[in-house]
Amino acid sequence: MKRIVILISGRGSNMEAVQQRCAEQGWPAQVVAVIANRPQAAGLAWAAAQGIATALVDHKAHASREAFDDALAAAIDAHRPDLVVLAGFMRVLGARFVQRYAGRLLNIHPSLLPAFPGLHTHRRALEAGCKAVGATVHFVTSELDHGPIVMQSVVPVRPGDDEDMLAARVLATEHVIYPLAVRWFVEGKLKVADGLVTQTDGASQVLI
Ligand code: NHR
Ligand code: GAR
Repeated sequence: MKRIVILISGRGSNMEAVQQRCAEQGWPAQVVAVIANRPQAAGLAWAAAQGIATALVDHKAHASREAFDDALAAAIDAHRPDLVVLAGFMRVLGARFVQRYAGRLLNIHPSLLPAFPGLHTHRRALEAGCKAVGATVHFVTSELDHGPIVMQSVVPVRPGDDEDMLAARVLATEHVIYPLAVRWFVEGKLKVADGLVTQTDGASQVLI
């Protein structure tokens, strides 16, 4: 059984989607802990109600980014993970942290990378006049939102869309592609070579 630790900062709907698909579909994996960096993260209560171990590593309680990263790594390592999943996790992680989990750290980012790394992606896509947007599951590297791409989803931008409408349309697809990407990882079906990710069964890595 592969051991999954999920990191959240807020609502945790992607965490719920991963945990639910894992349980329903009988993956060779288990979500062993959910860890948040914000005390108000609503997803912590949901995880605890499922009987999943939870922890809080508050970034405000640490003097530097490195001290926070080290405390977070200690909390993660207590659960001996095979995979660490960032699900709406909102703190940039340092090179040493990323190196420690190299090849077993996934993120979902709400844009079609390499467009719009960083924050406020939907607003920026609207301002740029994009006609399609989406989400990207990628391996995390020390360069923010630039790691090898596992899967993407694409949705249309419709006339009259605002930031919230776009975010909701993209989020619905995140709940499909993130569980699928995590499933592939725990089943050993992802191969990374030269920064490119292939699915070894030849399954489609895009949801349109
Ligand atoms: N860390 C590394 N090294 N590489 C990545 O690709 C990462 C990462 C940490 C988080 C998620 C990410 C996203 O999908 C992620 C990817 C937070 C920020 C940010 O600027 C940017 C990107 C992402 C998450 N955070 C502010 C900071 O100062 C704080 C913002 C807040 O607390 O609301 O860390 O987009
Ligand atoms: C998701 O849309 C996720 O892609 C995005 O935040 C939302 C979290 O929702 N992530 C980022 O913006 C990372 N910077 P959730 O907490 O309900 O999963």
